[in-house]
Amino acid sequence: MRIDVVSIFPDYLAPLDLSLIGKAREDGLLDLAVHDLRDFTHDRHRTVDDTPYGGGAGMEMKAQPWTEALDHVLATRRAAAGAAADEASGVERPHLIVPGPGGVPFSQSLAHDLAAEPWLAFACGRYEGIDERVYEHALDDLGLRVSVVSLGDYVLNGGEVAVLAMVEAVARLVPGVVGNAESLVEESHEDGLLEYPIYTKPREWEGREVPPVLLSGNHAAIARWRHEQRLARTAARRPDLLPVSHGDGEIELRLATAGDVPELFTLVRACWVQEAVANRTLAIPALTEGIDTLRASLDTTRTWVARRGGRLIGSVRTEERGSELFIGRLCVAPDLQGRGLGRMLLEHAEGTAVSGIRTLSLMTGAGSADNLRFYKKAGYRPARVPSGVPGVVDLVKRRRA
Ligand code: 6GU
Repeated sequence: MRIDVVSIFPDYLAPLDLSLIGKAREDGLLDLAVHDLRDFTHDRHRTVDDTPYGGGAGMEMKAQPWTEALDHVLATRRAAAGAAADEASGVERPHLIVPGPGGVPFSQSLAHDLAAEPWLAFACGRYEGIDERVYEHALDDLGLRVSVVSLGDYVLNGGEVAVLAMVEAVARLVPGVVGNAESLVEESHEDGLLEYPIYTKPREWEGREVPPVLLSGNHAAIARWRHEQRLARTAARRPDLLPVSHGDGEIELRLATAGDVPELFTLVRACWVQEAVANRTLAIPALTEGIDTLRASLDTTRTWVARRGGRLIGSVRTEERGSELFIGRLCVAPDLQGRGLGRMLLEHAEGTAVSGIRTLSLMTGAGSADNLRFYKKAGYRPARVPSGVPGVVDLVKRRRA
């Protein structure tokens, strides 16, 4: 992955030479360049700021140095890799990230998306921000995707600290940067719950004992304890992340009837727009089929709908094919994703498998990174004999007899 950072304080980014990120750079996994914005000024004072049109407090960053800096970043890349090589690999332009408190929230899920990109450029603003025409230049003249991204609801003096945080969060997801890929899975924010408490040697320290269950060797009991701890911790620190509860009567899950079809049709469309974007195609049955097809499918599949407070919030369907249970159309309302509802629906669908079923199978888009992670965590692996549908990954999970 290539990363360019433009800042008036290049020294601020020196920590990117250290630790895992520094190692990744040495290993050639990360090609990171820091540029000094003042190198693109032409006056004796190397001026990058000026007063705001329309009045107001503070100074703003001038368009000219930024425009030249961005042009330079694109030009050096072309020179370094060779334009032909770039075009061949489809890597012509970076995704431009502008850190700022007015941006979309940075999250683990955004970090995963960014980690999949070949080239990122970060523009560190200072003062009150950057002249709007820089964004227009990047978008219109350079053809860059531009995202303003915020670390959280507070104000820093500039984007540098945010870039350190974002580059670290993104780079560690680039394959090879973190040695043990397993350690990336069991983490806070990877599946919607905070991490459980951890202990290492010695067993007793200053009169405090490690919880006995961790010494029991009973892996099922340890997993149960850890899960309870995660729930308790999430409830205490981040109640906003808690799974929507299931089984306490709040969510109603039942087989769909014809009366559910209009809403289900709308939910499916809303959910599969994400898939269309992630896979860069509109040719997805869930997105293109008509409402009559969906209605007819209630006779050939078992389709469940989840409702909360009357609202349709998720669905899943199953179809038996010999010793295989095919699970499909798993979806959760876009505003409620990431809270364990999808897992609940998947487990419900799996739980309906009768004793003759040996294989649970499902498919998802090859570009659906979030889905692929979700299913992997749920124990699904690529099928040995894929169906061969283009752009689709077939996944299976064996059932114990
Ligand atoms: Cl990304 N930048 C700045 N300047 N302030 C912030 C931020 C970013 N995120 C939260 N506050």
